[in-house]
Amino acid sequence: MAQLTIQDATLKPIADKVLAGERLSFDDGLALFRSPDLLTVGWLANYVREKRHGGVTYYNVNRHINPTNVCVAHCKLCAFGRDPNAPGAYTFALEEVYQRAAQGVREGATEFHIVGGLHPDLSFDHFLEMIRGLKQRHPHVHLKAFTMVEVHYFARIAKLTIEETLRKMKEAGVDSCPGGGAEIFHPRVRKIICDHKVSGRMWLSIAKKAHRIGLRTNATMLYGHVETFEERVDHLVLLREAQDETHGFVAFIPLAFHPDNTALAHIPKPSGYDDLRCIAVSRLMLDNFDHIKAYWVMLTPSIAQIALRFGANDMDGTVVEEKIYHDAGAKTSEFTPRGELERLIRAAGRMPVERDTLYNPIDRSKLPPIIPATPPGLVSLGV
Ligand code: V47
Repeated sequence: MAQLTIQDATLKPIADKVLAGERLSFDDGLALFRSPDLLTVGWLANYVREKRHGGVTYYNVNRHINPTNVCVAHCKLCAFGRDPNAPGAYTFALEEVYQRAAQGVREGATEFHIVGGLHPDLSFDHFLEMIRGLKQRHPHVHLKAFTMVEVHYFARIAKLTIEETLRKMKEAGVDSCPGGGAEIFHPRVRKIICDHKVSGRMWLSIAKKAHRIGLRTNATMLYGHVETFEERVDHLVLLREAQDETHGFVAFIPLAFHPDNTALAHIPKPSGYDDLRCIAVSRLMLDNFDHIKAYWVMLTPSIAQIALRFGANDMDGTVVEEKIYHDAGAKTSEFTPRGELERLIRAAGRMPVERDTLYNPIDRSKLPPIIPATPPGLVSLGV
């Protein structure tokens, strides 16, 4: 193993713990965030990443579908949600959802990632019908649908318990849930960035309930706005404790705040330095999470590629149509083809492995050939 030269002496006892495979404490997490010695923090995260996954880096072929951006929550952090009659508000008819899904399948998608706004007039039954319709049309595609925030809202409007809501989702065909809406669990932060959203405690409780009925979920952390390092570490430790209880989280995705067009537009975007630090500290603190994702849409493909040497072992998917980050000023593409994801991974000295949502490797030779995606707004040239 290569020698580690630690520049920041406060990291020495933490490095000893990491190399001995010991769990890091809250104070260790804080010291990792505070340290200017990003290379040591990254080296340690990469050590853990390679111990778990060697050089393997996962990606998937997926298709994001956001059925509506109409939302009653009005979170300050968000540029996606709209009032029903506001400019740019949309709600897809079920047929439009199915068209996007069918296009996704032609493009080789093995997963639909489905999240949307909290619509004041659409019933829970409407969304269950959408899921049933998708499952019936594409039984082999994994439906990763609805965040804990949506589950909470569905339970409220349908007057069901959280367990009943989750069971109905599962019966209709939901296979797992995405990790959005976690933001930062600490109530001080939630009061500022997403006052009307479920509390952090409730988000965790719903995720654990999902796990207990056999629905795996992802987890996220939105960083780079008003939160302190202590509040980031608190978030990570709460997730780690929940994972100790249920082992139901699949992957963790740190999400960089994008301020444009939000009510927090005065806050500067997190730097590349902070992006890499968040990936690395997450890898080190979340010792019971198998996978740390570098979501290229929000990090940019270049930073996501470097993150593969700072603790991340997954680049997320092809995506194709992305609204949440692009409404908030993301300059990245909405689509990265499978071949380009593989090229980026190889260029970082890693080995690309296409996976399904639950990280089983996919053998493309057993699937129908991919018809290349037409990114939104572009007309296919048929070549
Ligand atoms: O829940 C909203 C965040 C999330 C902004 O589970 C913002 O595999 C930054 O959860 N700036 C949606 N972030 C994205 C998400 C996700 C993405 C990729 C993979 C998975 C997965 C999940 O984006 C929201 C919220 O936390 N968000 N607005 C913003 N202005």
